Amino acid sequence: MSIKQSELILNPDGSVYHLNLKPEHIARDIIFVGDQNRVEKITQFFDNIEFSIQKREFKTQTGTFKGKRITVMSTGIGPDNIDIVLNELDALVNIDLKTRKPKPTLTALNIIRIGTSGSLHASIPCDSFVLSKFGLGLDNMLRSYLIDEISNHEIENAFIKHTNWDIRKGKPYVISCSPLLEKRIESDQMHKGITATAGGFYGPQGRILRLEIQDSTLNSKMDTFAFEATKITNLEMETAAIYGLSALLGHHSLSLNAIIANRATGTFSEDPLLAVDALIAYTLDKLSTPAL
Ligand code: R1P
Repeated sequence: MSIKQSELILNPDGSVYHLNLKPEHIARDIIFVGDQNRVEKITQFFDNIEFSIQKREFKTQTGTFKGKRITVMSTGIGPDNIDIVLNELDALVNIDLKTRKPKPTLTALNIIRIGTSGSLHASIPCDSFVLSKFGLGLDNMLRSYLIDEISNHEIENAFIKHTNWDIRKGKPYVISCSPLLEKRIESDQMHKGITATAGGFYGPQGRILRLEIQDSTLNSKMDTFAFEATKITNLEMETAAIYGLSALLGHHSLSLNAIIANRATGTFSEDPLLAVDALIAYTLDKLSTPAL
């Protein structure tokens, strides 16, 4: 059965609906950033750029870095955008866009997020880096899929109990990073732990401006949570969704974040752009050594 036009929407030129990309436009190794202006901060170091396009917040550039073909793409903000980006990227490699049928042999992409995030611990200061061993989804997007076999029920249940989580907000889910990519990118420069992914920036991350929130103590409870010594290091808006859809679709993913805010001490980086630049340099350096 071929996938209907209303389900897999293609533009008149044959590219996928939101990303505006055709299969030949993307590399197997892909870097995600949230901010479209961060794409060129990475590709400025490339040997060449062979392709560049932008539709809405989704800006994509593909080129080579030290001989390695890499695509850099902005996802915009939030798990809802990740649903679009992962499904359309997967369609580019694993669905024959002419017959609209899944390919018999599947291709696995390597996806690395270079993001910004807020730390939950005074000991993980502004301008440091976090590698997410797990994504803890507080956002519900992934619950539209069948995730029981890929999610970590032990950590989920421990978190629900520890925080006295109100299940009316949906059930948190926990997904692991790709051990393959972790091994490749890790170093003792990285803090490691669980990254909580929220479906919003203010209330969903415990920020109170003028509205009361359902649980104003959630961040401090997250701060004291640990599962077998693994703590919740930071809070942002994409990692768990990337890990979940990658695991379901058969791709490898890893999320790295530059810490630009410390929610425990109430401080903000004096130069967040510099912190992101340092994480970009770190990641490109790791990627330029063979084996990915
Ligand atoms: C919020 O300001 C945005 O910044 C963080 C959050 O995850 C969210 O997307 O990441 P990026 O800087 O990668 O977008």
